Amino acid sequence: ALLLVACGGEEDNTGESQNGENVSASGDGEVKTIRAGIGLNQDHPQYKGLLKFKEIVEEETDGDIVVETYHSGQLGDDRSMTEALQLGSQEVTVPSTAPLANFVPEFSVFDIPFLFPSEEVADEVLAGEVAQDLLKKLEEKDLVGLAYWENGFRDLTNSERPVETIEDFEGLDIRTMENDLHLEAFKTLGANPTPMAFTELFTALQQGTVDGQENPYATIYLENFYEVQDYVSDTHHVYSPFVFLMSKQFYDGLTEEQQQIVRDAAIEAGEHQIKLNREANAEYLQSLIDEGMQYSEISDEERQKMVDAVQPVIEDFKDDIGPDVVDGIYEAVEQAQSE
Ligand code: KDG
Repeated sequence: ALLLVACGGEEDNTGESQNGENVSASGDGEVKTIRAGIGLNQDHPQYKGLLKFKEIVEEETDGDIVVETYHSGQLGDDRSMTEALQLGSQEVTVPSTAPLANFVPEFSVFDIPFLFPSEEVADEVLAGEVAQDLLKKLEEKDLVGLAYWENGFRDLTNSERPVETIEDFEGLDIRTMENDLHLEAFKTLGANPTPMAFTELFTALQQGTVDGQENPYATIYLENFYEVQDYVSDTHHVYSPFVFLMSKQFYDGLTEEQQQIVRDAAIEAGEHQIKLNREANAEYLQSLIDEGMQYSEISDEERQKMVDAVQPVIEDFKDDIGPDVVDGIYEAVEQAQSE
């Protein structure tokens, strides 16, 4: 039996027939492995998206590309996994755009507070030229941006008090993503922000190292933050896209057919992920209330005060982000809104 297995047959997935001829559907006869890691956990729509990507890629390549999926920061946080992609020691990760701005500063354009008024406008702008050009910029950093996925509108939680007005931010110790624009925006609102990797966040909330954090409802619920946070407000201060990233080293080693397969799969799995994500974000605010969190709505008037307060920060960051990119995104938002 050993001999039979060694000789191949159905178990043989090297893609080579016995005379060495290449018989694989998509490849060059070599089985390639994609290690895909994210910071969120196995219940999050982001992980369901990765599973979809795995299903499509393994099927389309007849197993010539195998996808191993890792959640909950098993392979690291957004920043360290992105660095691993650059080095070629990991193949896929799906960070928020905010930490990605440490690699390509233009991505901070999505950290402009209150930029997108709705998910529909986000869809339109992310499919447009300015946002798609940003994905191409990643190649200079040994990364390939295959698609935008969705994290979603971010909302504030904390363990101190209901937040309904700007004044309520005063002195709150809030964890932010590792992004300078977020940091400055929260300082301007009166909070005391600390940048931190997502992988350290639950413990920091539990131990009271920080009073609060901001993430979409799906994350707040599925990561059990309601166990260590009492108040939630619909600040909706930023819409976070995810970027489906692949190591350029790995991508360049794929056949053209395989490159097309992973590109299409990242987009198709993304559509699935975004659909599940929207359902989750729509559903889980009620779940948070059911779990005992106190919910505060931000009035239009108070939100406008917040919008006005952060304008100088946006002006300060415009040169760092790139004036053309900032203007281009504002134009795209306006265009999308007028349709
Ligand atoms: O898997 C994605 C997470 O690592 C991270 O991007 C989630 O929004 C996030 C955060 O707050 O860090």
